[in-house]
Amino acid sequence: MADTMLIISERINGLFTSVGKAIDKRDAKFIQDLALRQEECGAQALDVNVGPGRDDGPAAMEWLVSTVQEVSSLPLSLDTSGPKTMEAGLKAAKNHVIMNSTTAEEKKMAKFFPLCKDYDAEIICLCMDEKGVPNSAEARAEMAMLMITKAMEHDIMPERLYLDPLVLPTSAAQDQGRKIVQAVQMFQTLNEPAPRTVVGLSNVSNGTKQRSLLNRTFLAMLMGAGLTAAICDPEDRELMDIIKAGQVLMNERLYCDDFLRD
Ligand code: THG
Repeated sequence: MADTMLIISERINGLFTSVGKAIDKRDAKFIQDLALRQEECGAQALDVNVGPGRDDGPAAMEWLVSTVQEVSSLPLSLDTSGPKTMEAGLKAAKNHVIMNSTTAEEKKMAKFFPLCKDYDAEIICLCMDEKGVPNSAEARAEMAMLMITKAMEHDIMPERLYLDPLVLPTSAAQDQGRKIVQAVQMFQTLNEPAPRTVVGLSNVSNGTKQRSLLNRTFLAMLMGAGLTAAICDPEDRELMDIIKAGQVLMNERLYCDDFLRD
């Protein structure tokens, strides 16, 4: 059975106050404990993001990647929009790497696809450009197709991409949820075999009081639509159980009475 739904931990991100402080202090133990906990909880890859608004981006990324790699051999998702910070992460990474991410902006693609090629990485293609995030599923699919085509011009096959429709907070853009579900479905028609898809799940619940419930429900909806990877919180036990149950229901995990323990 296909091992679908790559679980990428969102937690090693300077956006979280405690993680941001640990990066500032170069507190290796804090980061390594965090990385090990993600792996114990079932993370299959680790998103690493040094956090917003720092002037030591490349140095912080190099330290973060090296520090995590001392205790974990999971693939890393290098989460930065800065080419210098990205390259610092790529240079430091020993294990398999997902670049997170390029957008459809010409100058972004011109920088990030050659790096992807040079470092033999995979890459997340985020549906946005200088004009922002497209409003409809169709416009997102069109933008995804543009990134697939541009990647191929750089000799990067669609199999190396993850298409990301860009999840927006339901508290601010309630009409977007079903468009994201539709976009995930449409992305799979853009190539043969179907391209892989990823979301930043927790975006959906930003600014709400029911974060975990909204995350869990949206993930189940997206799994039904064929999502193949999620950047999410593996420490949310109920979320992880829903992923397992979803895999059983999609016939991607062998049913047995003990399926939650597998
Ligand atoms: N697509 C891709 N990459 C992404 C995203 C995406 N990376 C970043 C983000 N979105 C996914 N990761 C997170 C990480 C944290 C949170 C949401 C998404 C989050 N953090 C708390 C908050 O902002 O409320 C921090 C709380 C705290 O300070 O402790 O919600 O869409 N490709």
